[in-house]
Amino acid sequence: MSQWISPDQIRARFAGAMSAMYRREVPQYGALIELVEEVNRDTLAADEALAAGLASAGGLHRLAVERHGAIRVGTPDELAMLRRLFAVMGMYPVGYYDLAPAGVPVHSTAFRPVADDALQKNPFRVFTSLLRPELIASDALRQQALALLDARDIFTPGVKTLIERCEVRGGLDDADADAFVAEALETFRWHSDATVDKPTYDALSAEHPLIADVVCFRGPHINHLTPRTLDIDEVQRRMPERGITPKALIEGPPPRRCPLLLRQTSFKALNEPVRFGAAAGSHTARFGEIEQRGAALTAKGRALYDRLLAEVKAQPQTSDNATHQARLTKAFAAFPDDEAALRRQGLAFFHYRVADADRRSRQRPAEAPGEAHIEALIADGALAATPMVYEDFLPVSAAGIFQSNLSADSPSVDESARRPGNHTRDSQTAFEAALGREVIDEIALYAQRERASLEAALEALKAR
Ligand code: OOG
Ligand code: NI
Repeated sequence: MSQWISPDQIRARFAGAMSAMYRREVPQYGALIELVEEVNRDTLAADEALAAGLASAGGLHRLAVERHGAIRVGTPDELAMLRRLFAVMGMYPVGYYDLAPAGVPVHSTAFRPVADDALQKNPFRVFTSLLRPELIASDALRQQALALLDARDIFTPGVKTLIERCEVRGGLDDADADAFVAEALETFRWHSDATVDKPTYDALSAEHPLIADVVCFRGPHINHLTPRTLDIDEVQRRMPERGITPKALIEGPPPRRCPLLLRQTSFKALNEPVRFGAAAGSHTARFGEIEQRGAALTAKGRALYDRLLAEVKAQPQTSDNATHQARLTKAFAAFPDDEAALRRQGLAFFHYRVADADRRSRQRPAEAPGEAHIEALIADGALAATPMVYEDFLPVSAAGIFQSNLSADSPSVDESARRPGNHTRDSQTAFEAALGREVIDEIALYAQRERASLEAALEALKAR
């Protein structure tokens, strides 16, 4: 037995500690968790097939612990150290999101587990944004922001020692793992005392509220922690009963029989009291969010999703969710809504497993597992295919979430630029240079996991 605690276990401990901390800091988060648990219970009670499917795939445990959070950092060094910190917990940078076209001066990745079994144990992910100071228009303010960032250290000496120890030794023992979790948590804690005076905060905030949020504090406080629901429309409906006011629109695709990608809604952060030296003030940073996850789409499926979403976004804006969802539903009539069609048309990624090994005998073994052979195995009940969960984020939705949580006078979104994937190679290269490695291509990762599951299932059928 290894003396090291597995990265999956460290991640589970950390996610649990983070959730407990955020519950203490933001009572509304606790109320939201209770609401989501209630709706998930009701949804499972009303849908036996869904409950059975989740239970058989081990998804009930995953659902209960599943959260994502978000932070924003200011410098390449901070981002690079975060990469090392997350690696201790088996979390790697997947995907690149450029939010600048949407009027948000950051670009981002998501640190998350990548392997099937790691995702199953605890899929905790952190959407991590890096400020782009070059987008600060005023020279003087940019210099001031850079000086403030340069003067701070968002990591405790203890966490840096433990990260290094983990890298050198190849793991952390039980006591070190607990110490790591406690020390790492310090980076994500809220600080109610700003590092600047009120005029400086106001000047940075006038440039963009996000710049003030990143630059004026001792650390990159976790700004939301999101549980996963099985019925986001129902949670949105019940939020006001709990004294929570959701943002107007649910972001992402419409409700579907076979859920696609990611649907999200958030509630606006409270204005929190902050000390600026001797002066009292406030800051709006932390909010709540819920998400419903559906199938990961192939490049072909994603292109169709982007096109249909763009059709809806091109219509005159509405702040009425029922109208918005009706428009989405109409546009997405062009997107097949049954699993077999999604699979056969190559629109979504699937996970393959042996359903009934005894049925294999009716099939002639194929040299190369061609499409017809796989279809026959599925039709015969030997092989089962289930849609893979989308583990990532959506840039248009993320922009909507950012915008809804900034103060009303923040710079407006340039709708024409709100096209996903509308980023230059150059900005991704700059982000990766700051990060200290390339980000993992999420589409390639899904494709590789799909292929591996199919190969393993065919192998198991052959071996019988
Ligand atoms: C991140 C917003 C993006 C999501 O779920 O799309 C995000 C932030 O506000 O820092 O969390
Ligand atoms: Ni989020």
